[in-house]
Amino acid sequence: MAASSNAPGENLRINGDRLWDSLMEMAKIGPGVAGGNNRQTLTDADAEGRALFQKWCEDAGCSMGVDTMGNMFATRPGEDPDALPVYMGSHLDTQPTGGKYDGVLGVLGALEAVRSMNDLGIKTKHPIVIANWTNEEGTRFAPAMLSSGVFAGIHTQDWAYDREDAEGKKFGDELKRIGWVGDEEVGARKMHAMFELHIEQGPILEAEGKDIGVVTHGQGLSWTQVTVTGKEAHTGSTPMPMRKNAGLGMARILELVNEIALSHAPHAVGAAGHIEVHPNSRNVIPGKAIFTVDFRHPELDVITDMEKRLDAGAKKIAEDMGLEVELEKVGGFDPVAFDESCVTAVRNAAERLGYSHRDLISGAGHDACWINQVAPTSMIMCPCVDGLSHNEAEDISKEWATAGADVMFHAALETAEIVS
Ligand code: HGY
Ligand code: MN
Ligand code: MN
Repeated sequence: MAASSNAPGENLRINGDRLWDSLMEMAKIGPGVAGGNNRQTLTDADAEGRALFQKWCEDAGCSMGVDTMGNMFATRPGEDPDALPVYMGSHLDTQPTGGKYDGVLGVLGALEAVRSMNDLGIKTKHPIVIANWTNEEGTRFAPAMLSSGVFAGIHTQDWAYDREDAEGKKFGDELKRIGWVGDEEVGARKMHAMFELHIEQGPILEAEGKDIGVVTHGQGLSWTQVTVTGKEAHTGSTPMPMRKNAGLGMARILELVNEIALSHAPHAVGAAGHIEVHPNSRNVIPGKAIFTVDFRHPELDVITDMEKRLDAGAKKIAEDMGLEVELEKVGGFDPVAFDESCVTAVRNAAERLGYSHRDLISGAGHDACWINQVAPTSMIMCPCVDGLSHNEAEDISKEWATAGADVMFHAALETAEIVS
């Protein structure tokens, strides 16, 4: 495969040991209880991680900009200040029982690419920017990819600021509380391109013995919040035929979710990770159940079919049981086709560096899925052990991390055009 005129030499590599040390250092902030992380967005731990990331970026000669959604942008100057920057980025926030690498590898892999440019004395035409997108996970404040979504014009900032966590705290208030409301207008920045390095969070690369996933597409996502209302009553003295059991209604709807996803095998997936039962007392029949159904598939019409069948089936179940049900779409995005020139830069880089690779559809959502709507974007993926993620046992090897960062380093250098 012919390299482009300004392709970096295959001898140019990042420093994998330094990247690994930074990953382990960041993992000390917001530790979980089983070796992973609980560094949820806009918590004090998130603020501490942001401060460390800013220090590292400034130590690497970058200047930090922050927008009104708390998105962080560390800029390494280019030789042509008028040239649009090449971005590399991901997210530092984690799930409550998250791993050390989901998102973090992409942000610190980008920092390592800049550190390596400095070591090698590389100058690029286009500036380089490292991005940390606020609240990618959507676990504390739904939906996922909230701030890259505002940046891409999908959501308004006012709507985002009003998002509430389980304790009723608002996103905007929490962003102010941790002191990370920036002065830049969100979305004002223009990009030449963006690359995101991320662990696969699935089993394919490890099973096939591939070092690199060249991500060509991202599957679409649909989040529907379902509220089932019945009647609280005594679990001991209420005869079965008299019960309006919202918990049982939820269970039947979750069984339906599983059937709908399996009916579109092998690619469709469906589950509910967020589940609340009220009053959640051992001897009270649940009067209310609130849960979020997560459907995903590479094709939009299949997602639409799954949403329609959930709506009709949930209403039928509620009617048969004398319950009430409400369904509200609370998040989602259509399947994504990443920019072909960015995908080719990633594939050429893997080839040039001698890493085994295969094209891949991302199973998870990423900030790149929204940024792809406003700039040429693509992703690089590395394997993870047993394909496990969103679990504190999430694990990767230093070799996998190094390969992924090397490929992003090369793709970014080729796109930013090496001057010397
Ligand atoms: O939900 C997702 O796919 C991402 O991990 N936030
Ligand atoms: Mn992620
Ligand atoms: Mn995640």
